[in-house]
Amino acid sequence: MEHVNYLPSNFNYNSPGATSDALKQSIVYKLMFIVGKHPEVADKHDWLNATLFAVRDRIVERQLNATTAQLDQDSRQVYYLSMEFLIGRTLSNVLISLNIYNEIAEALKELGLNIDDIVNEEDDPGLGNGGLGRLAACFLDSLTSLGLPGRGYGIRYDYGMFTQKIIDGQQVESPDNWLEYGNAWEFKRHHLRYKIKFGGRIQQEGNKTKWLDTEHILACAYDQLIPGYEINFTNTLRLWRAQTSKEINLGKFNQGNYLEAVAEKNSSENVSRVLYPNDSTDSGKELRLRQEYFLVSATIQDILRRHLKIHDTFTNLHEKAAIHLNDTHPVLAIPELIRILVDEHKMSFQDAWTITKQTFSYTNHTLMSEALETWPVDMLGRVLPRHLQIIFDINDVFLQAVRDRFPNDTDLLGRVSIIDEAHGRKVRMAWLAVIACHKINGVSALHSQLMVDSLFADFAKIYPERFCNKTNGVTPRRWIALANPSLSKVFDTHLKGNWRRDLSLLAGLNQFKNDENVLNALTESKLENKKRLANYIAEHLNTVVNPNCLFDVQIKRIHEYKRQLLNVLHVITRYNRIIQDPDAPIVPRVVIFAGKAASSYYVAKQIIHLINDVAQIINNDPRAFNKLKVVFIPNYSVSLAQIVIPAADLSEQISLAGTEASGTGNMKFALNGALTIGTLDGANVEMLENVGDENIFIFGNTAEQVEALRSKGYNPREFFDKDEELRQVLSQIANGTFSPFEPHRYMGLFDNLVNFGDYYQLLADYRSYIDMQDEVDKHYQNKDKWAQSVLSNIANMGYFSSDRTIQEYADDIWKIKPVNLA
Ligand code: 26W
Repeated sequence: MEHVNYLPSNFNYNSPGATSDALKQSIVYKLMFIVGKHPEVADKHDWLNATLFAVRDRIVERQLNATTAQLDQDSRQVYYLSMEFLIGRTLSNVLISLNIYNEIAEALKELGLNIDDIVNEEDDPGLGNGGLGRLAACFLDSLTSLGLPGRGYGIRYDYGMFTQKIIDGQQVESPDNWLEYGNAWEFKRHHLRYKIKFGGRIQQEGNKTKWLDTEHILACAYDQLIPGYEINFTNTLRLWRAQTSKEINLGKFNQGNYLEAVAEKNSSENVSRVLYPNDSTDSGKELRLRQEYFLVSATIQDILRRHLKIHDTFTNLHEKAAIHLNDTHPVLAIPELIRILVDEHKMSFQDAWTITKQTFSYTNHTLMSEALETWPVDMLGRVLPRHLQIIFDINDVFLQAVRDRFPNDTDLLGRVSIIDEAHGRKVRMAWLAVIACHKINGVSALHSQLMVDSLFADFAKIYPERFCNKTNGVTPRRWIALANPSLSKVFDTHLKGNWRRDLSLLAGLNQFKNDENVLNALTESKLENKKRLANYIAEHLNTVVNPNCLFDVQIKRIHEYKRQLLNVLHVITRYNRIIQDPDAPIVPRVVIFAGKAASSYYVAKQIIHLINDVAQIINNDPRAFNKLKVVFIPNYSVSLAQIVIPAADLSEQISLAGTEASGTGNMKFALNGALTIGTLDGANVEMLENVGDENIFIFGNTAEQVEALRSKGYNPREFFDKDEELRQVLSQIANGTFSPFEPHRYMGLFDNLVNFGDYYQLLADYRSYIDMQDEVDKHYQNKDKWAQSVLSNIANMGYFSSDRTIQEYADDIWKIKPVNLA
C-alpha cells in the first residue's frame, strides 16, 4: 500500500518521553485538559484517570507503529472470539509492559500520591467467569508480547461478574457496575457499527435465499489496546456493545408511540447488558443465544470488512484470517460466515464451506456433559432461521460423507449428526465446531486424550488429523512480575537474561539448590507476601492470621467437581485431632478459600455456607487458637488472586481426576513458590512430570480408576463404614455441630456424599488425601527441605508460560508469524 507522509520524517514516536519528569508533566496536563480538574481539587479517581491517559499516549505510539507494519505486510492474523475476557486491572500491567513502573511511581510521589493507592483505585473489569476468560486474557498478552498479529473479539457487558458479599455465612450477589465512573482505557469507535439481525422468516427465490422481516440492533465497537511486553507493538481487544438501531424505532416514533419506542430501545440493548454467571452449566436461555449471535455477527462482519478493504475477493480469506473459537460459545460464527458469503456475496455454498473449513479452529475447555451447549431446534429456528437452515445444509453434506465412508456403521450417523433427535431435537454446538474446524484442541495432555477417547471418539475416527493438544499456560508478566515483586527481585538477582520474556530461564535456579542465600531469599520473599495477605485479611475481614503458619489455599469457582468439600473434610479432621490430642505437635495452618458460586447453584452455595460455619466454630474455639484458622475471602477476582497466590505455601488442586480440563491457577501458584497438593487431573499431570514427585503431593484415584470404580458400581457407604475419622467428620456435618441453630442445615450435603452416590467420589479419595496432608506437614517441618522443594518446583515450571502455549498455537494451528517491526 502507498503511504501518505502524515508526519515529518524526523517525527519521534517517543516524543512524550518516559522520564519521571516528562510523565509527571503529562499526568498534570491530562488532569487539567482531559479530566478537567484542577490538581488542588482532584480526587484519587481523577488522578487515576489522568495517569491512565498519560500512559495510554505512550501505548498509542506503539499502536501506530504496529498498524503501519501490519498493513504493509498484510500478514495472516488470528481473530480470537470469546464470550469472556477477564483481563484484570490495566494500569499496573501497562507500566510493566512499558517498563516505566518506577518512573510513574516517582512522578506520582512528587505529586503527593502513592502508586499503590492509584493502582488499586482502578476497577477490575470482571468480564468473565473464571478459567476460560482469564486464559483468553493471558493469550492476548502473550500474542502481543511475541509480536504476533491478532485481535480479541468479545462483548462489552455493562455488568460483569456479580460482586459477592458474605452475609451470615452465605453468598449474596449484587450487580457489578464497573462502568460507573467510565473506562478511561477504551476508545469508542463511533463509526464502527454493524447491523445485527434477529428473527424474521426465510424466503426462497429461485436458488437465492432471503432472510426477511428481521428486527435489528446495532453493535458498536469499543477498543482496548493490548500492549506487549517491551515491544514496539500492540494488538486490540475489540468489545461490542448493543445499541438500538434507529430504523426500527422510527415507525413507532412516527405513530406517536414515544414511550413504547423508548422501552423497546432499552430491551434491545439488553443483549450486552450482563454476563451470564454460569460456568460449566449450559443455561439454554434465549437471551444467551442472542448474546452469542450478537458477538459473532458483529465480528464476522468486521473481519470481512477489513479483508475487503485490502483485497477484492474472499476466495483468499483463509490465507489471511485464522478465526479461533474459545469453546463453543461463538460457534455461530460458522453459519454466519457462510450466510454472508452466500447470501450477500453470491458465493456458492460449496466454495463458502471450503473456505470456512480452512479458516476456523476450536478449543474445547470441558468434557462435562452439563456444560456442553445445545440449542433447541425450535428456538434457533425462531431467533435465527437462516442459520438453522445453513446448519441443516452442513449436516446433510457431512452425513452424506460419513455414510459413504462408513456404510456399515448404522448407529454412527445418529451419534454424529449435529441434530440430537434423541433428546428433544437439539443442535449440538460442539458437533458443529468439530465438523467445521480444521483443528480442535484440548487444554492439557490428559484432557486432550480423554477428549478423543470419550466425548469426540466418533469424530476422532472420522477426522483423526484434526485433534491436538495445547497445554494451557499463564503470563509471567501479570502472574509473577506484577503480582510478586519480591520474588521477581530474587529472579533478577540470580538469573541471567530476562525471565519475563523467556520463562524457561527459570531452570537457571536449579544450580542454587544448595545455596543458602538463594533459599533464604525465597523464604523471605514468601514471608513478605504472607504479611501482605495477612494485612488484607485483617483490613477486610477483621480476622488476624499469623504469617508464620502454613498458608493452605484453595481459590477458584465453587463447584462440586473441584471438591472444596473434600478440603473441608480435611479441615474438620484436623480440628478433631487438635481437640482429641491437645498436646500433639502440629503444624499451624491457615486454610484460605475464595470463589463464587453460580447464583442458581444451590449445592455450591451450601458449600460456601458450610465453609463459613466451620470457620465460625473453629476460629472461636480457644483449643484451636494458634493451630488452625479458616478464612473465606469474599469476592474472588483477578486482583484478589494477585494478592493471594503469591502468599500461598500450599496450593489445593484436588478435583476428581478426569474432570478439570487443565486448571491454570495450579500453574500460577507453583510459579509463585507454593507446593501443590493435587490429584492426577488436568495439567497437574504435566506439572508432576516437570517438577518431579518429590516436589509435589499427589494423591487419590487416577482418571482410569475413577471410571473403573464408577462402572463397577461405586458405593460410598463402604468408605463411610470402614473409616472412623471420616465417619466422625460426616456425622458432625449431618448433626449440626457447625450449625447448632439449624442442625439439619447440611443434611443434604451429607446425603449427597453418603446416600446418593457421591458422584465426585470424595469418600473414595478421603483417606489418601488426609495421609498426603500429613506428608505435607512433615515436609513443612523441615524448613530446609521445604525451601529446596520450593526452589525445584519454581525452577521446573517454565514450561507453563502462555508464551509457550501461544507459540504452539501460532505454529501448529493458526500459521501466523511475527510482524516485522521497524
Ligand atoms: C455454557 C456455560 C458454560 C460457560 C463456561 C460452560 C462452560 C464454560 C467454560 C468452558 C468453563 C471453563 O472456564 N473451563 C475452564 O477452562 C480453563 C481454561 O482452559 C481450564 O483451565 C479449566 O480446567 C476449565 O474448567
